[in-house]
Amino acid sequence: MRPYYLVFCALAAGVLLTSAGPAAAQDGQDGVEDLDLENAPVITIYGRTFEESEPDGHAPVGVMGDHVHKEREIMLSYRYKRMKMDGNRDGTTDLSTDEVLDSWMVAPLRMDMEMHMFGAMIGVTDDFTVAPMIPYIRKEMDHINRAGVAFTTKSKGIGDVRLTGLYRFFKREKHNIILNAGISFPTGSIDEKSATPTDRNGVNDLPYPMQLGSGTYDFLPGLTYRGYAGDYSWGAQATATIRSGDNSHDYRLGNRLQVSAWGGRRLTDWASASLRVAWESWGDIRGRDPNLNTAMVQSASTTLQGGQRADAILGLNFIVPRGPLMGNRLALEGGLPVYQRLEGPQLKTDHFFTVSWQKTF
Ligand SMILES: [Cu+2]
Repeated sequence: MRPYYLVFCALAAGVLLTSAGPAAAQDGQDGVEDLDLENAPVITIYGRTFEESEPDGHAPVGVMGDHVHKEREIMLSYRYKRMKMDGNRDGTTDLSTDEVLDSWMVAPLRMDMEMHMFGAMIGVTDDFTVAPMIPYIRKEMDHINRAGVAFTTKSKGIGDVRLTGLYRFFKREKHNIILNAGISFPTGSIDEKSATPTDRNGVNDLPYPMQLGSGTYDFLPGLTYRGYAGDYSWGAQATATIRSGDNSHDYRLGNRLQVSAWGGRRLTDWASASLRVAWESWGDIRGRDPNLNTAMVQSASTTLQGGQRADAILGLNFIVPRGPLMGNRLALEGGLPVYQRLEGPQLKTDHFFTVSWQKTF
């Protein structure tokens, strides 16, 4: 059930074990001049400045908007995020499928969410960066009804496009603070439909969690702190999603608040590992999609959407430190919930991971 996570852990353990003596490993090897990556946050190679040349120059990959770029620098990124939900829960108590079917015609069993995120970061000044992001989302939810018929609903398409401004208003040798201010545009569909046993032609809208966007303009404020000292880096971020108005289906999703803190250690000049703890809280739905039959399934209810979750997340950042592929970044992060309280019944999160490529030009 968790093959990806096991692979990820094995990889993490491998890197940790093979890279004892992090600082010594980079001295004078490969005939390359000592770049003293540890003590020089800004490095000039062939007349070009690379503030970007360290694996822990970026936060763990699940943290968005953690750094700014130099004026006229452009970073392109691709992130693949996957999240699995499995089983139902009410409050902090797990529910069996039969318990769910006591109250509802249909019980969701599991959900798989996949996101491809294409992003750019454009340095407007040395302290102000703008970051557009386009997601492509695929969702699948497995169900069973009281008659014992199993079925799967699916949706896929572009999600809500985001534009975020990052302003670094505090910068010391070892400390940075960034103000994040973004807007999420209602480009994701809220009209997704799929055939079900009671709707064979797929005429009705799918329940809220299967839609691809919020349908509203959402504001994305945030504050991000990062610190460095030698082989160690750390940081904390708080971000929110604040919805405005009602969408064209007469509802508005709940607001979200996310808080995250992490610590990282550089293992070599091309790899760093991190451990992050994240806490998230999200609210119920205001209004109601008149298309949805709330007696059918929990996910169509507006009052069974909120919850809180805490996750433990392990991460690895890699960068190619020299050669023709210099500056290419690869990063991964995988996490498990350590606590979740859901206004249920609701599907509970089982695990998630993110893999990403990034390159600054
Ligand atoms: Cu960047």
